[in-house]
Amino acid sequence: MKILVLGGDGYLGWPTALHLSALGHHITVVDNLVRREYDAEMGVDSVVPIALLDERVKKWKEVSGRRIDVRIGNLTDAAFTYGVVAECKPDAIVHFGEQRSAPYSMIDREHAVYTQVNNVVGTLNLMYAIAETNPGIHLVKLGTMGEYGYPDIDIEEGFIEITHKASTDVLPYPKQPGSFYHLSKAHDSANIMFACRVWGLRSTDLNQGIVYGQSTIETDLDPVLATRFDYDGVFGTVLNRFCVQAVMGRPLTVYGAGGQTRGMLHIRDTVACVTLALENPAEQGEFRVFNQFTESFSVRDMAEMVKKASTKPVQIAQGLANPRVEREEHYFHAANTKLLDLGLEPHLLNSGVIAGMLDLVERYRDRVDPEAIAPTVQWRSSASTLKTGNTSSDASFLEV
Ligand code: NAD
Ligand code: USQ
Repeated sequence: MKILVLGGDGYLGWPTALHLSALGHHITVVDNLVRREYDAEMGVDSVVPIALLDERVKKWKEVSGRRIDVRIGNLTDAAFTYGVVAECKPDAIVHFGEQRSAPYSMIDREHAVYTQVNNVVGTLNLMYAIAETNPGIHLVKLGTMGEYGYPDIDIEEGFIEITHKASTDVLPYPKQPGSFYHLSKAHDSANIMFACRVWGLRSTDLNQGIVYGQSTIETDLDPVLATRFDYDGVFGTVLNRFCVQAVMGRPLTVYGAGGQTRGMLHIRDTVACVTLALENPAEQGEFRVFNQFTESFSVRDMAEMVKKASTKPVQIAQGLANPRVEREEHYFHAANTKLLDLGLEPHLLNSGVIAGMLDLVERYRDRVDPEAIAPTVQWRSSASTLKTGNTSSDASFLEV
């Protein structure tokens, strides 16, 4: 297949582009490199050094003999998005190209507006480009488990049968997102579902849980092919952060009571799930939702697992005030059978996997800035006191 990987310079997009290329698909990576600008804005960097996109693609050609094409541009620029779809004539598009940090979206008005404009407008441009160029293109869109929130009933895969006053219907599962970022994903889902119903587009919405790890078969082939690994209070996700904190001898930052329970998956399973969705496309006019996670753990459980896997003594912070507004003890039972039915063979979390992540961080520990570990963004205040590395006027992508 000819596949566009939007956001293909990012944490998950790059390993996915490599894997799909290794399988023999013709890949074009599309990215505006803004993730590297957020690093400069926040004054942080990936623990694992990452090569420039040009260097990555050149190395992949050397290592595999396969070519990955690159188009640099912003999906919110309609002319660019239409141009890339028309020129590349893809069979499928995998859309990772959004601002993906919940804390980043909660810094202040500017960052909330930026996140929602970037994500919702980029996806709208893409939907229009597909509809007007070739409605047969299969759109595989990265959504998030956090769209559902944490209700006291089971979470289904996208839709739920409801009986109300003696009538029954299958309706979109109610959404209770926990940040302006998570809300942007719910808005995207509603827009794409509408386009499938009204224009007959075909799309798979992958409601993904929190990804951990950094190693895939292809990224391990050469250090230049490595993907990023974030640990800072804004972009670092929980398990990756705990591994860095353990290596640096810092208490693991469990926020609040620590009973927040989340769907989790290894980065190798992200790559596998996207591949399965592409190989088994949605029907024309179909909007389907897969819950993309393999296991669920509470934040407290994950801290205990890191403590157990570490060869050094590890302390777990007690009673740390939660910078977010979220349920800290709650019911969580979410369906995730659709990808398993397509043949997903999960990589499960265990001490060996965590030990591998701890070893990785140990190798690059000199790159960790201990000042970047503490959480800096507060959900309760509408203007965070976060001091960023750049002034916002330098960050031209924020001018919204
Ligand atoms: P990332 O920030 O590392 O990658 C996103 C990429 O998209 C970056 O390279 C960025 O430069 C690019 N991008 C952003 N806006 C763009 C625009 N307007 N035009 C062109 N390119 C743009 O994020 P990630 O962790 O790789 O996540 C990828 C996707 O998966 C996101 O949509 C995210 O919401 C979703 N997701 C991630 C996780 C996770 O744990 N990392 C979990 C669930 C869902
Ligand atoms: N948490 C801690 N300590 C920390 C960091 C986080 O206790 O040091 C807690 C948070 O309060 C939250 C949970 O861990 O309850 C998850 O936080 P996170 O930062 O790992 O994940 P989140 O903000 O939800 O976002 C991440 C990705 C996002 C993706 C989402 C999947 O950044 O792109 O959409 O995971 S999900 O959570 O399933 O919606």
